[in-house]
Amino acid sequence: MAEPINVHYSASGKSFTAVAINTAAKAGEWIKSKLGAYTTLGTKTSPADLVTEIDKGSEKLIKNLIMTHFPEHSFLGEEGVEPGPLASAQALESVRDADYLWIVDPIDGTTNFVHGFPFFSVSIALAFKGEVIVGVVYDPSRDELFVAEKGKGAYLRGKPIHVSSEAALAESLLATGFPTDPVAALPVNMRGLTAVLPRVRNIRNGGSAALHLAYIAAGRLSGFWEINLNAWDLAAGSLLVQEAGGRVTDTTGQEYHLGVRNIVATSGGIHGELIDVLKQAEATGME
Ligand code: 2AM
Ligand code: CA
Repeated sequence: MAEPINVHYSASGKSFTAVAINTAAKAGEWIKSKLGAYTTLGTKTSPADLVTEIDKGSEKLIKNLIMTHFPEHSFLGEEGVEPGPLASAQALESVRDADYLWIVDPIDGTTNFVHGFPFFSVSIALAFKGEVIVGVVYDPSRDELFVAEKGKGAYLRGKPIHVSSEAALAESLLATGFPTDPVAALPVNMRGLTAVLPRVRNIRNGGSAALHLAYIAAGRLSGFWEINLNAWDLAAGSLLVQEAGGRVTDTTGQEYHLGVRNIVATSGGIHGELIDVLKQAEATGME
């Protein structure tokens, strides 16, 4: 894929990707050291939508590190935004056209983190004029750090990673999530689940959208879809999937951009078939 014009991957000799990697690793080690040790459990939009002081501390650590290196860059983090889809969309709009925008989920998979289920991640992306150019997802439980740079491939432990080669849903292992909004989003995803499950090998709900996307990039999952996610859940992982040879769109087939909330990401060969099933089930979104 061609690099966008005038993109720089460093400033004053400091590599954006190196900062993203170091920051994700530091934040990941810190949250892992706090597993089971949170003291304040709050809820956001619903009783299932959780936040702890560790989410907030991780975001503070990440923001401080990034802003120390690149004070002129913009920053969008989950914990700096009021809960709910409207506030999220507005927060994204306010910074979307920034030259350099860091998009951060300090813990993706907070419910897992709270319960000690070791499937959560730190997600850090950098966008240039609205296009993601660096994506890092770090899983501290397995010490796996997934890295992608636009036009330069996706990597795990320094080795290139590639999506899997399934050509049909019938041979595929997919992932989805169960949205925390039980009224609007959950019924839509349940219609999708009912329609997709009989067509595939099986479906997993690991509980971290960013890690699901990293697993597609690594060839461990064939695809993932979910309704009503936020930019910080998806930005880094979407670049990982694309750079590993996969495809990322919304649930209607429009190419991925930062405003996409209803996501379909796959290894490629099953993309159209998955979208067709979701469309037939009227499971593409909340409208
Ligand atoms: P989180 O842990 O950062 O909140 C699981 O299906 C996915 O949904 C996770 O990536 C989780 O991210 C995300 N998620 C949880 N609550 C959400 C909400 N209220 N709106 C959108 N995404 C949410
Ligand atoms: Ca989060």
